[in-house]
Amino acid sequence: MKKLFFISISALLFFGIFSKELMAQEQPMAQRITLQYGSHREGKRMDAEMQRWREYGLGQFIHWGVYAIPGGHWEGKSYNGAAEWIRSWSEKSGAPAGWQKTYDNLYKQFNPTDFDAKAWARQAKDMGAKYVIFTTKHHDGFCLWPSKYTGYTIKNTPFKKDIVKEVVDAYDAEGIDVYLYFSIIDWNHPGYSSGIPKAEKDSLAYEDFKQFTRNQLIELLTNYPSAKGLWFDGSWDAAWIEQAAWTDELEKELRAFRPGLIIGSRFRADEYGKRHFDSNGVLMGDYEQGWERKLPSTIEQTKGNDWDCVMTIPPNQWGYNSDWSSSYIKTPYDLIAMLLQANSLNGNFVINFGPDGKGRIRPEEGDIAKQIGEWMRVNSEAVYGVTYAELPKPDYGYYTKKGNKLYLTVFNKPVNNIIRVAMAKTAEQKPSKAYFLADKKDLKLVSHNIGLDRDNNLYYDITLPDDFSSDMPFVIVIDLDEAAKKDQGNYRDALT
Ligand code: H76
Repeated sequence: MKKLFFISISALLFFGIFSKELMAQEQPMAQRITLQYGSHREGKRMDAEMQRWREYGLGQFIHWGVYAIPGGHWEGKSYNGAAEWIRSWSEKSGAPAGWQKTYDNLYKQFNPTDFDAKAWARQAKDMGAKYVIFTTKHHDGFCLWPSKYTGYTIKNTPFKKDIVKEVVDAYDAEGIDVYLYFSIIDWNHPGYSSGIPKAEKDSLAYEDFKQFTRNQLIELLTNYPSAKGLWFDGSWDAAWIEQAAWTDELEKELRAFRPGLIIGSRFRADEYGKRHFDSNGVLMGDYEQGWERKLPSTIEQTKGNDWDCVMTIPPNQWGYNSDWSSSYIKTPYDLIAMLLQANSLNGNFVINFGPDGKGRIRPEEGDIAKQIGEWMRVNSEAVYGVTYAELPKPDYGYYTKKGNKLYLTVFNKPVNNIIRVAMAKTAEQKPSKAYFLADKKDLKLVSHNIGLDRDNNLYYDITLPDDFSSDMPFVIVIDLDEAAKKDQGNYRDALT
């Protein structure tokens, strides 16, 4: 009996998970259910604003708020979580006595005298970032702009000045597009609730919270009209998910208020509680926002959608953590590899920075930004405005493509110095020329039919100079040419 029970439970679990997976697949039109609050669009957004988004390639995320003051530690104790979540540290798990009260009063000492938005923006520009996502309000509810709907804002700190404005102005001046991060979770608002409110007074309070959220969003779009989009977070609470009708209206209102506004898939749920993809498997919002600290490895996993990947430099710390000593810190090489993986599959890659309580970007992050920038100055052509190359991923690294140029960013240099590019015999365009992106020097390119009859490929051998070596990835540009289309290789197929 016990055993049977066990089997049926695991069968339930298995099929539960299985059907959930199935739901994520886009349903054929005929099998779709009618949704009132599902996706608003079929297929990609093709307007100029979205095209601009698609071409960014590389972005910067900044997590900043009062959590930067404790930086993951307080009174010699260490919070065992992401530093920006430190307010939720419980005494049960080692928080100092009265921790939440302490945290809720930290804003009174928030005085980032070293904050220099222009220096941040210059650093982002030097790194090669085309857009920035900035935390206007994280889960703690602290607003980095002087919101008129709450007192828990920058205005009531010793610093007083509107930080969001300084950031927007500085990044605008550098030509870096600004996106406003906004957390739906708000631990400071009395009406906020994670679970579905049950008592009438809680429901009423939640109505207040909804209005407050709407007001703040309109306020942000009003105060910072140059912001290109909103990057939502903390939208997974049962209470918020239940608000499908209302959040659907709100999304429409925000889009009408600011035509061209870009919003990802992490804002709202449909009437069945489906997030990111509605119950018919159709993407909700303008791009998939589900790749947080993870990357797809195949184009199928992206379902052909636009998407961004947001990535921390330590394993999982977004806000400032004063102690990185026991964490693996991603190297510029690691981050460039992830950048190219994202770009090769039509994604933008966004690297997070967590400035400290004084407003300084830590030297380790500064060095990483600098080194990525040095690499980008030579190689960014392989990153900006590129798309998936519609070729299998090569062992050497990643392909990206723009117009008639195929970029091969090499991470694995072959021991014989010959990079062998496979291309279908039937391909419309064939390689006609290969050269280093860094110095434009031509590389020997020879095509072969190597006699692998069944794979229907031609092979293009690109020879690297004998004396060439590099400790960073390098880019080979392969010009594709229609005229070379008839190329069948130097050696003819045997007649069969
Ligand atoms: C969970 C969670 C949040 N999402 C990331 C983008 C960080 O803001 C993290 O705190």
